[in-house]
Amino acid sequence: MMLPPQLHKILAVAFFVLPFCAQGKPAGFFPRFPLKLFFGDASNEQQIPDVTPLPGNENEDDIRELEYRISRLEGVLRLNKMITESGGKIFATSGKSADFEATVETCKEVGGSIATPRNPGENDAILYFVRYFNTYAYLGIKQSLIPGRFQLLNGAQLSYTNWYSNEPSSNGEEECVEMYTDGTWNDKKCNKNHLIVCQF
Ligand code: MMA
Ligand code: CA
Repeated sequence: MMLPPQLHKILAVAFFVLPFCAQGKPAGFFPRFPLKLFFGDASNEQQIPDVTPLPGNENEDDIRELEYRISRLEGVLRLNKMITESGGKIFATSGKSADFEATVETCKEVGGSIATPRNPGENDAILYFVRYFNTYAYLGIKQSLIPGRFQLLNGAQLSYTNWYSNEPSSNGEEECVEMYTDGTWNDKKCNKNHLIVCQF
């Protein structure tokens, strides 16, 4: 019996955005994989359930309970505008900034990947955070071996682009891509401090 596929996703999102609203808490307050915290409460101190099938309906009940709690969690995150969504893809930010490499790493560590828009809807979902924090964000797009040509981080070619006029401009010198506050893209050096936006 499998846990609901969106479980790891929403937990990752929740713990990525939680520091966002935890004012006054020291950095690193939140453990990296704090799954247990989520399932333990005052009345029920049990740990995350084992995924090994159990006889009877216990698993189904657990899954229904998890689905219910996930949907409530998603509702709260969406209501508070802590996540945006487009076509089932969830985008989230911690509100912190980092250079390109650190952004890629941070997003991986929390179980996602750096935000990579595949269409105007996804671009807008990322843009929401860029505008809210008034800080450009790096995208999951990098120059290929051909200077001035850009591709996804896995090497696949881009099927959607939203370059600002006359961008990409550098023809080799700027290997990363940033999103401006109007949602257009600029090729840029990778060492700027930009808003961390991840996708899940
Ligand atoms: C900067 C830098 C470039 C961008 C140009 C646009 C001067 O360089 O941000 O990436 O293309 O501005 O004028
Ligand atoms: Ca440029």
